[in-house]
This record gives sequence, C-alpha cells and structure tokens, in this order.
Amino acid sequence: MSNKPRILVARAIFPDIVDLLRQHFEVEDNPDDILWNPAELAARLADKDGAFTTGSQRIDAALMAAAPRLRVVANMAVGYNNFDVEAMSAAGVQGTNAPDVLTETTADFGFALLMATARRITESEHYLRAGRWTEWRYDLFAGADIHGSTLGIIGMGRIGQGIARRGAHGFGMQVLYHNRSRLAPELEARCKARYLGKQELLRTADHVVLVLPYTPEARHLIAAAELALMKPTATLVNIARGGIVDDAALAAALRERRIAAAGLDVFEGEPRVHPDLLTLPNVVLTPHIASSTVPTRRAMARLAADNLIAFFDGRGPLTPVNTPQARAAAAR
Ligand code: 8YV
Repeated sequence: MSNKPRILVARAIFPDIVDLLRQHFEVEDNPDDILWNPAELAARLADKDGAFTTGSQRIDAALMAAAPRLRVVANMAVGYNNFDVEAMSAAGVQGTNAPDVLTETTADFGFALLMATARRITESEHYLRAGRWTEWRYDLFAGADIHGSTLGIIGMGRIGQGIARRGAHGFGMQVLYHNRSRLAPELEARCKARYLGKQELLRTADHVVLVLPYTPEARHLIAAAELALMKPTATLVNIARGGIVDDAALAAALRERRIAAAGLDVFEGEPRVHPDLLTLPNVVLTPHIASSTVPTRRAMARLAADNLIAFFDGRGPLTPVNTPQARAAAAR
C-alpha cells in the first residue's frame, strides 16, 4: 500500500484537478457528484488524511471524531461557514478557503444582479417570451436608475470593495458602506466610499448590496424591521449567504411594494427557495452562481488543490482560516 496521504474529494470537480491531486495523493473522488449525507461523508473520511470540499458539507466535531487521521480540509469557496472553525482547531484540523481568485468575478456578478433587478431585465424578458409585447408604452418596465444613484454596501471585504469601485468609478454612484470595522482611509478613498451605520445606510441607499460573511451575528441581519427602513423605491441584492436575509419577511415586503425589488443569488436552506419568492415578479432569482465563470471556478479548484499539496509537502497551507492545535498522528 502506498504511503501517500489519502484524500477525499467530496464533490465532483474538474477532472484535471483530480488528476493533479492523484499525482500527490491516494484519491477517492465523487465523479457522479452524489451529495453524501453526514453519515456517508463520515464513513468515507474514516481513513482519510485530507479532504477537498466545496462549502456544501458541514465539517463539525462529530465528523472529525469519525475521522481520526484527518488533518486538513480545503474548501473551494471563500466563505467557510460550513466549517465549525473552533471544533476544527480543537481537533487539530487545518481549514483553508479560496479567497482572492473569485473577487472580481463575484463583484461583476453583484453588479450584474443589481442591474438586472433595478432595470427589471428578467421580468421584461418573461413578458416578451410570453408573447405579451404588443406595443410601446411610456411606462413599460420602468425601473430605477443605477448611474448617479446611492449604493449601500454591507460587508466591505474584497468583494464589497470591488462592487464599490465599479459603482463609484463606472457609474458615478455615491457609495456608502457598513462593515464590522472601518476601512483604512486610503482604501476608502480608492473606493470613494463613506462609512455609515447600518440603519442610516438602509434609510439612505437607493440600492443595498449584501456581501458580508455569514457569522452567527449575521443571521437575519435584514429582517422586517430593517426592510421597513428602506426606501419604497429601493433594491436589495444578496450575493453573500442565505440566512442573512429573512426570506419570508422579504417576500412580504416585495409583495406589498414596501421595497421595489430584490436580486437574490443565495437562499436560506438552498437549494430550496422560499415558495413566496417564487410567485413574485419583482425579484430576480439565481442559483448561487456569483463566482461561476469557467476561469474563476478553475482557479478556485486549483487553489483548494494547491492548499492540500502545500500542506502535505510541509510548506504549510496557502490560505489558512484557522490555527489548529497539534493533532497526534493517527496510526497508519
Ligand atoms: C461557491 C461561494 O461557489 O466562495 C464562496 O463562498 O459562495 C461560492 O463562490 C460556493 O460556496 C460553493 O463552492
């Protein structure tokens, strides 16, 4: 039996990235992309030293107890709310994510979703495809302007800053942001962004974009009370995580036109979508694709693979998310 580390690739990924991993490791992969339940995942990890995951599987204490050899889990995502980071550190398991390589692509998508939502692009396309376009009308799908409007960004990390730059420099928007901490003055200047408290931002912005990490404090950060602060003409876009928005409260606000429209790429309990949202015309819904361009998904997969390779060849993880305690080497 080879003494190469054993790796589980928990979801289907680019075949050549699996081939790359095979050059370094004994690999069990999942070409049929079966979404293993926690018990199945635990059983497959029982004899593995490392794992390649995509954010759709929870890495928690119970899983690690069932995987005594596990030393590293590489997430093909910048977000790692699927990791119980504390439990991983206590169990001596290194976690890594895939930041930076997706920043500009995801910021592009945030802007695309904002424009599709504010300018009612999908709603008007459905109307056209349904054969309902019979003549010009002065108010046909009249939406909200992007250029010159006020953009409010909640979560001003790398992706938030990318959206701010696009808004300020490309569309002449006035950019406001709210974040756990203020940006350094030179970063604020580069993004032409002004810091504001969350409530003030919600009251002032014409378009609100959510790009913050999903921490326990972020759950239902936007619920009925926050939606009530927004302008009736405002647009809300969420490319962060479902669960940050209370989808039932949002559906009610959209139905009653307390806000004008929403664009959502992420949902609480996805891939299920709150049924009320599916019935509304003034919401654009996409299946968690903000990072999905061919080059970016490849770069994310490659970075996750490179994290595993660097970890096991002793260079250490490239993009770690925790500092694990030493884990006693399990008997091979
Ligand atoms: C991923 C994402 O596609 O990177 C993230 O945090 O949300 C997306 O880019 C998704 O998590 C699956 O990997």
